[in-house]
Amino acid sequence: MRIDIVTIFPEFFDVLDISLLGKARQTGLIDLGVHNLRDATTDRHRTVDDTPYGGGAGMVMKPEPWGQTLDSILDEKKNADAGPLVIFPSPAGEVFTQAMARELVDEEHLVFGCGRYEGIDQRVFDHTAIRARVRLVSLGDYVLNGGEVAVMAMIEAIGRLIPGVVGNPHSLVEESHEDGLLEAPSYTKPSTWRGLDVPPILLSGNHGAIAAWRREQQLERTRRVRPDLLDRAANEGESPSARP
Ligand code: 6GU
Repeated sequence: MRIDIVTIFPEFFDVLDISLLGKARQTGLIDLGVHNLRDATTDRHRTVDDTPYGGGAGMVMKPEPWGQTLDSILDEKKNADAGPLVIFPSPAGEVFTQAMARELVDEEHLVFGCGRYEGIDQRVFDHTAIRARVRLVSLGDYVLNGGEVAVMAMIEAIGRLIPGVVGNPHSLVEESHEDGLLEAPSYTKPSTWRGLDVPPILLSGNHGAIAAWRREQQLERTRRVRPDLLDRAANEGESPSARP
């Protein structure tokens, strides 16, 4: 998968050199390009923002550096339905979920445009949508200073779903959200630690009983902490526990 990131803080993404995603880059599973938006400015101060038309607080990112940087990443090809998907992280976007990560891992080429300040001139979105598919995506209902942290989270969630990035693919299916429920608690040795015992069922060797116990733990936890996940599944006309 090819990933391009446009940002005024390219150093932010240095951490993608390490851990599983760093290894995925070394082995060629992920091909990453980080582009400094300021490289597309022409003035002495490398200005990327200006005051908003119509007044108001804060600064808005100017369209020209965005246009020039995206020109260098996006093909001339007119067919906007093929080619890269451009994602702008934004608290005004659709909410990022595991289901969206699973959808995005099938893309060949993702482009992330990190906004700062009060946002990006609307014409950048409108013009990009002429030549590519565009989605605004939010991490959740809170405000970050810019898109960089959000893009890091999305790349980690998507990247680990690329076949070969996570060593044991079975570890992917037993996680929170993969079956619409929160995951069951995990234990390892010793069986007693500081007076706390591992649930005896896990030592029983009865795999059917263990699977049933884990499912019950998942349901109880989800009901207690995230009842909205059960409501959502019900509204979609399926039981989360019945999903493959
Ligand atoms: Cl994607 N961007 C910003 N700036 N704030 C956010 C967000 C994104 N998601 C949640 N808050």
